[in-house]
Amino acid sequence: MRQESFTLGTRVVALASILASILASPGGQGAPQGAVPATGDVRVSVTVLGSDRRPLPAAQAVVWIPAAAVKARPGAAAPTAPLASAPRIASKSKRFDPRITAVPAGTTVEFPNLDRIFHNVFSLSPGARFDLGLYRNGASRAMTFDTPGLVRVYCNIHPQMAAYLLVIDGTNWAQTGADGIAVLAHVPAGRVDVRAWDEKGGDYQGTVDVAAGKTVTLAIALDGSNFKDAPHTNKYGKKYPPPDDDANRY
Ligand SMILES: [Cu+2]
Repeated sequence: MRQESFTLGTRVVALASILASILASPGGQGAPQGAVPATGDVRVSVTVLGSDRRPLPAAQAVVWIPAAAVKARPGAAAPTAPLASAPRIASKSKRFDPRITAVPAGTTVEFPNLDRIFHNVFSLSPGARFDLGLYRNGASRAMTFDTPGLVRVYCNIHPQMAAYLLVIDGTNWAQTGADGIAVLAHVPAGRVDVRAWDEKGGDYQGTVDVAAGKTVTLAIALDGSNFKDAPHTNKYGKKYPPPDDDANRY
């Protein structure tokens, strides 16, 4: 875990060079000229069962191909969304925006404060314990996330502020839209592992048979019927103090 204030991503360069090396070797070693690339697309549809037991499209769910699943396969590791700039999770209107972000391990994320009040950014998640301190409007702090896993990001002042950062072991990922659909592009052909995560539905692990040059579909049904948005602790692991006149002094 490295804390880097006011720096922008070296990650961008890293991803660009990965992309360049993929572009330089289409189809992998020994592929005949004009051959269909040995990759296909996966159209993933994620639904989550609500507390009323009815399935709804899971918006902002994250789907990805674990790096180990496609290691050493031709065309592997093509990033579906090369990062043009460091991802940002802003403090805005006493909320984190966006609420859910996914990044490959090693990515630097910016945490700008766009509000006219002070905010804090911290996490007690294993593998990503950090505290960026209290900072004012217009200021930003950055953090590099090296350990794959779910990072729960909070503000020590405002208990309603919560963001989820999914640090992925892999470079091929996508996030679903409001319709619960996401497309993983350039996935190596054959049977590959797929993982997914949704705030209410939790973790998913499965496989998909990818056909070269084609789009296959994968339906993921998650059960979020027992989901409860439980209160979290402050950065000291204690309950937030009850709201009072002082709560909005920042
Ligand atoms: Cu705050």
